[in-house]
Amino acid sequence: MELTYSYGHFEEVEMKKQQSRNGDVPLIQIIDDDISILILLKDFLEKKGWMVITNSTSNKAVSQYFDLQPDCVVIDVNLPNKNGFEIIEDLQIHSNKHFVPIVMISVFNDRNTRIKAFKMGADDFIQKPIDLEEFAVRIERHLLRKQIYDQSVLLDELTNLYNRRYLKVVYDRSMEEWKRNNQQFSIAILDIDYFKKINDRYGHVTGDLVLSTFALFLAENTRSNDLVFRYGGEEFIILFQNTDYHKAYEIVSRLLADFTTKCFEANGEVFFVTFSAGITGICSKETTMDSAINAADQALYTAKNLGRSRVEC
Ligand code: GH3
Ligand code: MG
Ligand code: MG
Ligand code: MG
Repeated sequence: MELTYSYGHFEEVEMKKQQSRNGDVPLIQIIDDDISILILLKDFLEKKGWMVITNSTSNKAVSQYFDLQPDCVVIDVNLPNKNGFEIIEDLQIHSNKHFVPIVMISVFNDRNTRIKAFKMGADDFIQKPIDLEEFAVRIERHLLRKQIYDQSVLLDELTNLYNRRYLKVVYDRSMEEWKRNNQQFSIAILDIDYFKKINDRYGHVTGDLVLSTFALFLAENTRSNDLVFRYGGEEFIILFQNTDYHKAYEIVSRLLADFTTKCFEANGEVFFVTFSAGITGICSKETTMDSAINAADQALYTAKNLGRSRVEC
């Protein structure tokens, strides 16, 4: 039987799902057949401001793990039906490559159990009876590592801009905003002109330097809610929140005018870098990210054909 803890479990779970999606409150899942422990840990962790979901059997635990995507999961070794190790296996079979710290807890603390836990993929092992303060501090460390991991997979290594993966998240969120508040948004694709020539003439290291300089320039010269992404090699995307394409065109034209005055130096030579850009306003609530990027890409293609160093809608 699943633990129904003081109020309707389903409602509680739905509410938590909502909250954890909207806010950045960490969600911790605890799986243990000892209900007094569940209540104890839940109460203590909730006082830290974290959200906790509990499962007293393995039945629902695995499906809830995938539905709610907790930031940390605490699993008792000894459970009826499936034990903690089998649950870890289930989580990993369906794994979506995301990193979620696993903390095993147990009354047993023999060497073999501990080794097995870590071999199975546990990140921590805590013996019962649990010291609540220590437990919370350990969980806090795991949440911090999880947070750093989550951010790092959304960032491009060379430029430190957001990567393509995060663009999808932001696009979907912007679409939701539009549906709720009628807030239009625009997308610009910026592609450095003749970048291959820069690589060929000055080498890859200089090429990389141009890319990171350009990235920094874009980040510094856009508003904080206009998000900049590295889309591919020398291609960048800016998502302009609450901005129509006329306004986006103005902004990108100013960026182009400013950037082309910057001079680079390599091999004792001075050179300038230009880019071309294509812009599209998202003008239907049905517009998918792919079709929006396609439209911006078409405009970029026109800009390239018309001689580069220009912006087209
Ligand atoms: P166009 O004006 O038509 O855009 O010409 P282009 O030379 O900029 O475009 P093309 O697509 O022919 O070449 C892009 C080059 O960018 C090829 C690729 O080797 C280089 N590139 C992609 N990623 C990186 C990177 O991370 N570092 C460096 N240095 N070069 C990269
Ligand atoms: Mg148990
Ligand atoms: Mg390109
Ligand atoms: Mg290019």
